[in-house]
Amino acid sequence: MTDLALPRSLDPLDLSRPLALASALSLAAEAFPVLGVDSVEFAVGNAKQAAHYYSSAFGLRLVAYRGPETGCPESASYVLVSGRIRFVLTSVVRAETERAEWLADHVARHGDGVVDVAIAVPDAARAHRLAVARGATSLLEPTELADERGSVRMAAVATFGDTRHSLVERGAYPGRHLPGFVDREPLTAPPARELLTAVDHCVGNVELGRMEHWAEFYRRVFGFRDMKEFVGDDIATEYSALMSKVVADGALNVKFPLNEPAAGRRRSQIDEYLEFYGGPGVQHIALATDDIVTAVRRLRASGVEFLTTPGSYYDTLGEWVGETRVAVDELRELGILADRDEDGYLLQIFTKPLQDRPTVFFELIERHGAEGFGKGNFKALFEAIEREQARRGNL
Ligand code: TYF
Ligand code: FE
Repeated sequence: MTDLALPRSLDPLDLSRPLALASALSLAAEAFPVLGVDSVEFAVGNAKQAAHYYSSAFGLRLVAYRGPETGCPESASYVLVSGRIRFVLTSVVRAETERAEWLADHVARHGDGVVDVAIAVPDAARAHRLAVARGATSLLEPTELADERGSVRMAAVATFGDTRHSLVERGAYPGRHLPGFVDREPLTAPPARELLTAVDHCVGNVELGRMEHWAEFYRRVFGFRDMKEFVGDDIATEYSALMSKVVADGALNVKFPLNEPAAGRRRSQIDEYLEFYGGPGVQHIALATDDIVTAVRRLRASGVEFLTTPGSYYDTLGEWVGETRVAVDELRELGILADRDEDGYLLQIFTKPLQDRPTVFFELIERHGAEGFGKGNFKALFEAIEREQARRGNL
């Protein structure tokens, strides 16, 4: 299997490396079009069971599989979808190749976690050439994967921690994921209506003092820009214990907030993540929905745990958030947060961590115009996260 090459321990972006001025200018000017998040791959201890969890609890639908039965002796991967969301859950079956050893080691060091936030691009070879010329570390040279249905071109570069960005040029490939995967029937009855529609954003936690480095990585390598929402020193010292900055492509097809710990009143939730994950990695994935109320009710009924919000939050919510599709009483009942900016409003809610380690969690987000990330909720949200941290004895 060649689609998961080995990461090197090199820093993916050496910002001190000088580029000749002329080539730097022409390189920097070249557009780097991205179409969206193609898929998110998780390395997990038991992909068979995880596939069941994401089916039964999150309403995702198993559509494809690759494993020993299909000619991949070393690992099993399950592809689950909902709307435009595509999750790939991978476990090692036999740690007999370098790739399988790397995957097994990833699970041993990080627990279940995200190994790949794959980005859909119109031209994988060009994207890879540009990214590497602008300082990214290549993890997979441009490769064409083919089966009887067609082909997909892909390449990959390293990002923070042991995380990678595959660059996937799917073209007109009709299969559910990549060549080599076979179609599979759902594991549980799929929901009548798909409530989760897309990956809205993927958040990275990086070490103290590294947020700006990684923001610059995305600006320089992918041509991303800063979105206006950020958490700076002021908010960090007041209550959040983290700093945060959001980078995105110009069309807002992919949005990557980046967090680093900050010395607040308490031990940062980012420090807790870094300790338990064993380094930088994906902290949360926000899934877009057009019916957050039904989604939360269904997920709760299936046993997914969400952060809770004190009643006092809702006592004043109506005064500043204005009209929303959902009545404040229903938001209160379900613990859904609301925020408004100049473009509209959003509704959002956060799960508790989904594994024994306090690491990866999910957000559900229903946007009505607003392009932010819920800045008005940061205080209530970070206090809720801190209550959980204290419960775990990590504050
Ligand atoms: O993605 C965001 O920026 C929001 C806010 O630990 C947020 O979802 C930021 C940090 C965090 C949890 C949520
Ligand atoms: Fe978020």
